[in-house]
Amino acid sequence: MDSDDMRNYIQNFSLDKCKLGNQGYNRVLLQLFGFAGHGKSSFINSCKYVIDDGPYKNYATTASAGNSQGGKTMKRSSYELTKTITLVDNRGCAKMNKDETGEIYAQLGNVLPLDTEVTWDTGFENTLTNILNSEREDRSADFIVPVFIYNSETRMSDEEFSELKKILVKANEITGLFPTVILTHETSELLPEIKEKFRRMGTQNIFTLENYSEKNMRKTQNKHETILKCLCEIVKDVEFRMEDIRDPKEEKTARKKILHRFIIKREIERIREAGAIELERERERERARETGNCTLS
Ligand SMILES: Nc1nc2c(ncn2[C@@H]2O[C@H](COP(=O)(O)OP(=O)(O)OP(=O)(O)O)[C@@H](O)[C@H]2O)c(=O)[nH]1
Ligand SMILES: [Mg+2]
Repeated sequence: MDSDDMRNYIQNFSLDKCKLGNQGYNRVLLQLFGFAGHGKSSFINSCKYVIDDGPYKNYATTASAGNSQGGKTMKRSSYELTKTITLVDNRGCAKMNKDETGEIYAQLGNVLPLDTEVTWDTGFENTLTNILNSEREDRSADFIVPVFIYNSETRMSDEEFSELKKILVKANEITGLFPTVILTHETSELLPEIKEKFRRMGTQNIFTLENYSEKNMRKTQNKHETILKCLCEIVKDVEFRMEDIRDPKEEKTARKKILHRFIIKREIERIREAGAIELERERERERARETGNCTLS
């Protein structure tokens, strides 16, 4: 397929035209997630640029270069790419630690409202409330595709990669799809090594690309084609998965169950850790009292 064919294929893709019809889905949500400053918002602008095929526009606000750890996107903003496909710019986080993973999963599971601020000030009650509140809105009609964006100039230790793997595996559990990985800054010399690490994690769909930006909006055939190819593969995968009998309502309930289980488990861990710390403190106080008594006698 040349660029025009790919663009037409993406633009004309409709869930209604899938083999078994839309089965109750009315939208494909490309859920972008990843560390702050790795190029999520830039990827949205790049996708809009290649699909609209007009002048470059900054739809999603990007972090200024050199301040890429700033956490520019604070909201879950949605951007319509085609009538069927919507891109979601989820809030990036500085580190994917225990406190933030619950929030990442809630974003991915689509239980947090779209186009509203996301705070990492979460905790058990907040996440639970969000899940319960999401009952009010019927978002089961979204076919969720997780897309992980990673800046290939970023070095990570094996330990950090294995933590990341847990997150990608969980994203697979929540959405039913192993995340597509997009490696930005494709000129990075670390690229081959990083790509291999993602492959070893079990990632099958890996794309490397260079995002367009306000400073770098000159169209190149190669950049355009790479971004179009990446979108085409994602759409083809959705089409393929729509050949199975699916039930969006059941999927939504399953996503919620996973999230419930996750936050309850995390809360139990937190209580245990707090209990262990308190016990240790009590022991120390006991030891101090005993030493005090010995000194006195
Ligand atoms: N050279 C190069 N720069 C990029 C690429 N992708 C993003 N950038 C730059 O990296 C900076 C951060 O990009 P953003 O798109 O704002 O990153 P983000 O993931 O949306 O960041 P948060 O919203 O903070 O989570 C910006 O200055 C972009 O221009 C790329 O592929 N190559
Ligand atoms: Mg952003």
